[in-house]
Amino acid sequence: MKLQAADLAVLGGTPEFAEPLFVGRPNVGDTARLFARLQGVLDRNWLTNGGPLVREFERRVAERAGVRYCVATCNGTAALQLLARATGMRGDVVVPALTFVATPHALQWLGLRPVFCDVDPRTGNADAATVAAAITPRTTAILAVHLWGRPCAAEELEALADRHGLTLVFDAAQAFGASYRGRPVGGFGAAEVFSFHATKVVNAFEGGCVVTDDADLAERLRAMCNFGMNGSRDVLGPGTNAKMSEAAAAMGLTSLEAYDASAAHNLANHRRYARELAGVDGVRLLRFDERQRNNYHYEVVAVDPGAGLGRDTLAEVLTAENVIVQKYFSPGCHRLPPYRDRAAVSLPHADALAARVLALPTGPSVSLEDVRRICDLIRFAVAHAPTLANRAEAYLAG
Ligand code: T4K
Repeated sequence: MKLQAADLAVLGGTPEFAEPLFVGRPNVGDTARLFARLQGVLDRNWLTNGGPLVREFERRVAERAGVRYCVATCNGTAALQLLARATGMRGDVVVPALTFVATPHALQWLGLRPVFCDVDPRTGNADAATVAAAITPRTTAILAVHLWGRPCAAEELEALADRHGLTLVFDAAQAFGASYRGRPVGGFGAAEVFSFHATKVVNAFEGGCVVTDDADLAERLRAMCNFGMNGSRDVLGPGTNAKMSEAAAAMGLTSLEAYDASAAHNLANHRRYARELAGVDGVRLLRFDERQRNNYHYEVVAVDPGAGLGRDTLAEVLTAENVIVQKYFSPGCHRLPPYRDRAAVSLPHADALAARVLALPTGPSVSLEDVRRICDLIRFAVAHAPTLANRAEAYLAG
């Protein structure tokens, strides 16, 4: 227990946690089932190219997302790129500035031009107003994002895209299992993309997919991700290799079976974070809409000026205590190479949030007691903000 500022690990004290706590610890599920599935892969001697586990994974993901088609891929970035090509995106595509850099990179890599829009300061998500402000005659599409797993205003964006005749797709990399106004994430726009990276609520080691209700789009995507070939091995057009392997699907299925338990655990942690941080000045927990389904996988706080210490100082304090936080996503993508030339555009809310947000550990490997101790540390750091600020100034002065 910390009694005085000098007890903080950043000031030379003993770290609160002997072992590090992480954001995004893999949710593996039942390892016995995973090994049995992997043994089956080896017994069948069928390792990739549309094997039975990939097909089963696709069926189960489509079911969860409430859509007819799922095309599994080797990762979420490849899924975004396939989708951009398969929907015929050209020229400028509007993208929120506050997202993981994979979102704009997926477009830029294809020679498209991401045009960044601002976000709602309360949610971090772009909405119809901020997207509309970025639309020009050169815009052909919108790639919206459900940031930190909280669904963006998908129906309003659908109406906006319709009005302007634009393609609308969603980067739902972080939003597997969520719903918006009672509709599962997965069924909005022309299609949505999930990531099944190791750090996601459902993981396939590395993996991703596109989900859609559009049969033609699904067929094009399936061919594109297999060298442009259809099921009869006819080459229909240009393609790449973005297939998911059977080993990845074995993990994906096992992790998917653990999803409900993971989400329930995360919800309990979220409520504990909310309770513990309620009275902490300047540390604002971003809430989920609990009337909807959520995975509660990204626990995000904004460190506002009232805290008396900056986000970076708090991150330093927590990391020294073995609470390995992440500055998701800082700075905004418009300030990263190769997009800096676009930073002249004023995106005040994205800039303000990017400077303040911090993702805290959660997931089944983080207990309610861990959450309480993390919040005690945050409360303690805020209470000792002047000492920590002086230390930061001394450090900066050399
Ligand atoms: N769009 C959005 C909105 C996304 O968030 C992402 C991915 C994508 C698109 C692209 O999808 P993918 O192509 O990745 O499928 C991580 C992930 O690599 C990335 O998948 C994810 N978003 C992003 C938000 O986070 P890093 O570089 O910040 O993660 P990393 O490797 O430092 O790990 C984060 C934490 O997880 C660490 O504290 C350690 C822990 N960890 C990590 C790994 C890999 C583990 O405990 N075990 C592990 O195996 O990017």
